[in-house]
Amino acid sequence: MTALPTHPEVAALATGVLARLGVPDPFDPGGDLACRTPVTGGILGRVRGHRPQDVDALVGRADHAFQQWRRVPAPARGQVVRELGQLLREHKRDLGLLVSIEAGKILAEGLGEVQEMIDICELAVGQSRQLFGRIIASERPGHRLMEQWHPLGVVGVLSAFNFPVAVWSWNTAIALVCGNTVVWKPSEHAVLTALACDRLLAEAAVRAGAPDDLGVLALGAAEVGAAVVDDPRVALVSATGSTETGRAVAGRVANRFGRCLLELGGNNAAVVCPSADLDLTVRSIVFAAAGTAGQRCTTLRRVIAHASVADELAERLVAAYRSLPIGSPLDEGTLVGPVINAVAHERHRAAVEQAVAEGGRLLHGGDRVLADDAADAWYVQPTLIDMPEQTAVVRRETFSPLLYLLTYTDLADAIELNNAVPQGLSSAIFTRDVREAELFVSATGSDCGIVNVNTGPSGAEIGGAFGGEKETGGGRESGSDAWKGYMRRATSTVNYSSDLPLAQGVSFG
Ligand code: UN1
Repeated sequence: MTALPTHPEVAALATGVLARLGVPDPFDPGGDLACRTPVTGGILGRVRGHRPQDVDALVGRADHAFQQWRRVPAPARGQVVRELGQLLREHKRDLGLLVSIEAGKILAEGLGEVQEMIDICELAVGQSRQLFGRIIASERPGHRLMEQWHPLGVVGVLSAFNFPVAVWSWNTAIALVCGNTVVWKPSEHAVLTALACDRLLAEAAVRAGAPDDLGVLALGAAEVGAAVVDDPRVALVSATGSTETGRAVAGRVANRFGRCLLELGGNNAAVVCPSADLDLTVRSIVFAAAGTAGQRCTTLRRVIAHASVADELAERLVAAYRSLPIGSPLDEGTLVGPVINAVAHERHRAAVEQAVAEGGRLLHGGDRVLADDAADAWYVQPTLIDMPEQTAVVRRETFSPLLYLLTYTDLADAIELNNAVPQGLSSAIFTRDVREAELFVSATGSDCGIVNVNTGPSGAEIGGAFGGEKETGGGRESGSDAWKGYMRRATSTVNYSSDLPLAQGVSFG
């Protein structure tokens, strides 16, 4: 492991970055939210959060803005998102650095996350001119049947620490062009990046001449999120996080007949077939499993390799894992940064222990990499465990760089293993056999929302709809027609004749 920067060094870097992002002095010594950096484990400062009873007024502001915003033509709404995209381009390096400091992801990935924001802004600007409805042939003479898509209202965005800014932008860019306003409750571990994004959006609105409060921040712990979830003016709650959080959110929102868009846990697998290009497969697996220190919802957690290639694949993975540079995410050479905190490390440790107790053979890793001077910084060795079967621990999502290796002999069994977990986010197959590839992506193949061929399960582009099935929650964000989730559909029958024919040929009086 390379030497970590000192905490004052990281703090000084953060101060400069925050100032350039328009948040020169966010700290308040009496604040209840500690802004910690997982790079050193030290506290950068404290920020005052909201109380649950503040949420009523916050939603009120967003709702007030909505009343004006929904009257603005969609292509004009797109101008705010265009300005936001432009500001993100100008501040890409600073915001990427802040993501690295606050979430601990390596700088290349911090910058990648901001690029993902720029990409979704571009998509959303185009979308602002394409909120197409349909005209449907009416069965009645002199009638037209049509659909229009209208704004929903206030969208509540609950986001996680691991993609602290990209997930907000997927939701916000699309929600805004659709005519909604947004109340954002970011992760408690990612308050600074949230403050920076909030500034950038406010600046974009000024530049575009749009109303205030298109985006409103609700900072705080879970109770603040719960108050957003329970507010009847919040028409859609888009929540990213654990399956447990999602279950609670879904129940509460359903109870008031609100709408939910859930993006929850994943337990993503890659099937490696006998004909797989192993060079490409190994590179792909290492990025997908060890990248982001295993803290993407799309992280690869299970490899299901054909028995004829399993040994060679395991050997090559061990060799690759041995050479992975672990260390400060701010150092250019680092590929694996810290996990978010002590709790994440403890879950990793406990999962390794359980896997071994369930018959697993530890091939690499498992330990914490200690940094002498940074007791609360949690760096773990990416871990490989050979499992005799898909036991309980393998079916569970552990949010850390922990990869289980399983073997198969029949592709049908591999597909069954892929599907035999509660989560259904992402999956991949590595093969040169077109029949195997087509079977995997077919209706009887992988049951996930993302099904890839010869590329890993993580790192999706924003052009596709992103999300998954089963305990992943069923929501879809980002591209394709995911925008429809942020609007309400009105179906209109327009009678332009002077007769009144009834549908289904009903005659009435
Ligand atoms: C997440 O981990 O919550 O596909 C999102 C990917 C990224 C997004 C991950 N584009 O890995």
